[in-house]
Amino acid sequence: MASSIYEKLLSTSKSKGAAYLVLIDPDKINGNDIPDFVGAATAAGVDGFLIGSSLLLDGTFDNTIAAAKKHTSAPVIIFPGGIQQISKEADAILFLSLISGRNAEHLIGSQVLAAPVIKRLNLEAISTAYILIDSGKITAAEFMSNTKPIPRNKPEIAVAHALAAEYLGFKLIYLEAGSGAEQSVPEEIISAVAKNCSVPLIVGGGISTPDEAQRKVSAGASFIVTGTVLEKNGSPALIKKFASAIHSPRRIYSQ
Ligand code: 1GP
Repeated sequence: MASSIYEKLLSTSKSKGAAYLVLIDPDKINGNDIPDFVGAATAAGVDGFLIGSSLLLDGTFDNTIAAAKKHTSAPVIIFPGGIQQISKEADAILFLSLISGRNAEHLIGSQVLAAPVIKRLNLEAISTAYILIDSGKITAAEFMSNTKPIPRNKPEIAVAHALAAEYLGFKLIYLEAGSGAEQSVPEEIISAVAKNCSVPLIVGGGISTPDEAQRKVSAGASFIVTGTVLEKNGSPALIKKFASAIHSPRRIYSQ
């Protein structure tokens, strides 16, 4: 299948310097607020929406995605916390493998269960190597996946995983500190991975200010994800600041 959403993401990131993705966790936003939030975020410069949750207690996943799709021209992509998070309403799904872990369920088990469903729904699957980086405390992603994150002071271990992901053919690498992380992925890790590896990088988890987002882009991120910060304050003014910081970076990793 043509990776049209993937290509759209890459071309947006390339033309703007980097792209801004906003995570919507259906457990953390009232479904009635989705249309206004998504509409305003799109107008403020968001390039795409990720939808997913580590638990998904909310039973209206399809409706959440459909409501988001109705109010944005940007891609709406599933960022699944489990195999129940698949919906025909989405434009694509990040087909994640948690390669920093050694838990077979999250490396290949869930993927085998999900693949036939994704095929039946004709969803675009974007293969994504998911790499957890230690954030100073146990995050939901770490606890739920029963895996150890990569130590934040060991960029060489992150690079080795990223290279393995590249050689295995993954299309994206997601460097994740975990939703609501106390400390985001260190720039040292992002720049080491970007220097050694040509797969586009998504960076997320604990990014709380536009400056912090800009530093991640300058270090080599092609995509920045924020979730928690906008759950606290989803004002268009703040979203605009994030978008403009992400879209006008000063790349330092290649200097
Ligand atoms: C989590 O990377 C995303 O998977 C976003 O994290 O909620 O901390 O912004 P935050």
